[in-house]
Amino acid sequence: MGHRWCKFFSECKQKAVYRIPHSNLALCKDHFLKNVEKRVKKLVEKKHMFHPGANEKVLLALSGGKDSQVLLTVLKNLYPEGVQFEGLYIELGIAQHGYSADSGVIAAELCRKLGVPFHVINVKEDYGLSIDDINWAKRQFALHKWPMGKMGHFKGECSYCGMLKRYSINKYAAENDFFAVLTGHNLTDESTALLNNFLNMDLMFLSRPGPMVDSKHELLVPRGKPLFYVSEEEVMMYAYFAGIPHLPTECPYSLQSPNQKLKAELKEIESHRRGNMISLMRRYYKVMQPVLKAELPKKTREERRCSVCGMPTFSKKCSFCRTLNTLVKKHREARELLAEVEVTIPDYPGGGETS
Ligand code: Q46
Ligand code: ZN
Ligand code: ZN
Repeated sequence: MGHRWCKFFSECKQKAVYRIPHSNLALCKDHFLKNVEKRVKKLVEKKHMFHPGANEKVLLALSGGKDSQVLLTVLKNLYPEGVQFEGLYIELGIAQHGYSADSGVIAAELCRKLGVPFHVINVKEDYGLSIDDINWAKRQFALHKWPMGKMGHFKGECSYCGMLKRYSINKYAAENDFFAVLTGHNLTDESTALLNNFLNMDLMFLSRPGPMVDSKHELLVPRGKPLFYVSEEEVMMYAYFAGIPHLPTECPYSLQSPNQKLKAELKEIESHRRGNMISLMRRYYKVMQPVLKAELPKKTREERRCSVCGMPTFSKKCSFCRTLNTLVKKHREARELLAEVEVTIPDYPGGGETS
């Protein structure tokens, strides 16, 4: 930006380095960092994501990416004491470009630096499948045109990955008495998801609460998103100005996500309607979402416990166990079918006996 002075020049005598899109405030580095922290603090306390000073255990889902690295840093700056933050990293088993290996190291390193306990869940060890395994099975079925049976088709990797992460983080938090789980979802991701749900007219998703999902159920831990009103650009700038290490690359599967294109289009709108994203989200969750929620019929079915994992569900098995079971079966089936193909396909044209 040009040579403008910080809005709070009388305090800092600094040049502005960034302009906050929705408020048009031109700020120096220190005042920008404070501005983001102030907004996060306001949302955390307004939504009672946790209670500062009460020494509650709060679990942060870490991925080594900019969002969760910034979230942990901001929260430790805001609340150096009075809250027991702990980090949980989910090892998803994504080998391409060393994605999983590098992201785990980066998340662990920040926790060590900030004195935050660091935990790891390995989805392959705990649930029998990595994200790469799901991708491998999906590619084998497509390549060999094997019939999909009752499953119909594979969804995108991100859909299974999101399910695995949500389930395992909640389970870990419930089993270890955490008061809340916090994730690094930012304003840009959340606006993209809202737009996607709107385009699909997915009323169930549209009626879901915004920055905080509360729960009265002892097995469902409340989930908060303290960066809900901080844009991706602001998160990047915060990471840059505060010198926070984070994985510079995106997950290789993110490029295949249909939301990527929508996100680019939303950013394009934002580029000529600065601040539009935040006002859209604020108004939606203040005005539209409560109306929609009140209008939608409540679930009247009896709540039960999943016969496999014991989590709350409305059917015999919860949707996580059903999906996981199908994926494990499909992965096994692909290995067996491939072994058959390898045995029966001759290694040279013409085939037949070699001697
Ligand atoms: S890690 Fe998983 Fe993301 Fe990779 S597979 Fe998709 S959801 S993009 S945040
Ligand atoms: Zn300043
Ligand atoms: Zn289950």
